[in-house]
Amino acid sequence: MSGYIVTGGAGFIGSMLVRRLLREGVGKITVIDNMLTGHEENLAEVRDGVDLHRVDICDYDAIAPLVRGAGTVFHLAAIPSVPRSIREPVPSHEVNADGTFNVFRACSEGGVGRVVYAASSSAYGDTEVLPKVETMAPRPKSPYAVQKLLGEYYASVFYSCFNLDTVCLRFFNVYGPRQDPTSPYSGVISIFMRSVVERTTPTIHGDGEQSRDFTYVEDVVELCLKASRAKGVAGKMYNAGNGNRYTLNQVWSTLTRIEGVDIPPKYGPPREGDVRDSQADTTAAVRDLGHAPRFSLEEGLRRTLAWYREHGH
Ligand code: UD2
Repeated sequence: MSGYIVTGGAGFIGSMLVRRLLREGVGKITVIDNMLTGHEENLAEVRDGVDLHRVDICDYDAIAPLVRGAGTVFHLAAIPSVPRSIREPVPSHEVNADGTFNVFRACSEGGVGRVVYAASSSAYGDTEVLPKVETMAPRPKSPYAVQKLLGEYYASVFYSCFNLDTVCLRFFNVYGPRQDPTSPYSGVISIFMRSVVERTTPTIHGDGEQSRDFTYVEDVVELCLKASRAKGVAGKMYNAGNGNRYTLNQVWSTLTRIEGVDIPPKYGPPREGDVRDSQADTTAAVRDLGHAPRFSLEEGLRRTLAWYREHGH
């Protein structure tokens, strides 16, 4: 067993985190992934550095021996997607809520040093004020948002009641290489990437003026690492965003400009459970964790597009 464990380590963010950890020379990384949305291919060239366990976080007896005694557990395994949680609330609850409880319980009983939990910006829901600050009252609008928020509450209570060292990072619309565009529940930038590469028309839900703090995956991974090592942050929650916000219309027009094509999008009805605007206040993460996002949207889109072109999605 290694000192570092990544649940969801074969997913798009998890596999980037595994690569980052391996570059630190910390030894083999233990990955726990049931391969529902993860792919072994995501770990292709780093496979030798990974101890991969095809295990579901819903199976407490399977994960408990794997996490026992670990230094750091990054808990990224989840069934993401707001619309998926509305259409299929049961599996999404089982994994995101019950599975997350299992991970915290296993870490607590197994004496893990620290757990970094991938929380979600969806917990804020619609707020009157932007950017969104950690001190704002949560207003979840979907089962997914409730489940992710519950994970935060458990992280905080596992710290206060059981002395498990936890840190929560609210991820803000992470995008980048290896994000799977093939599901109807895929993140919008991966869908846009596929459309621009294949020259097809994307569908924008609503008027396209909803905005997101799109955050490049490498910036999030860097912050995960910082959160795993920061002092005096046990039991706390931080925004893990870039600090900017862009509308979907702006993202599509930037992407088509970079690619040099002119493809007007289609517009469909707004999506149920959708938040209108999202933008992170990064003050606390900068101050306490040393958060320093490096990638502008344009730079992140260029890098991501280069990957999709090469990998032919
Ligand atoms: C939420 C969280 C995000 C993360 C993610 C995981 C918010 C603000 N963000 O992302 O932090 O936890 O869930 O799944 O809650 N859209 C289209 N066309 C498409 C696909 C999507 O217009 O083909 C729209 C969609 O209606 C939404 C925006 O794009 O307004 C972003 O959707 P998404 O599914 O990429 O991510 P989102 O914001 O639900």
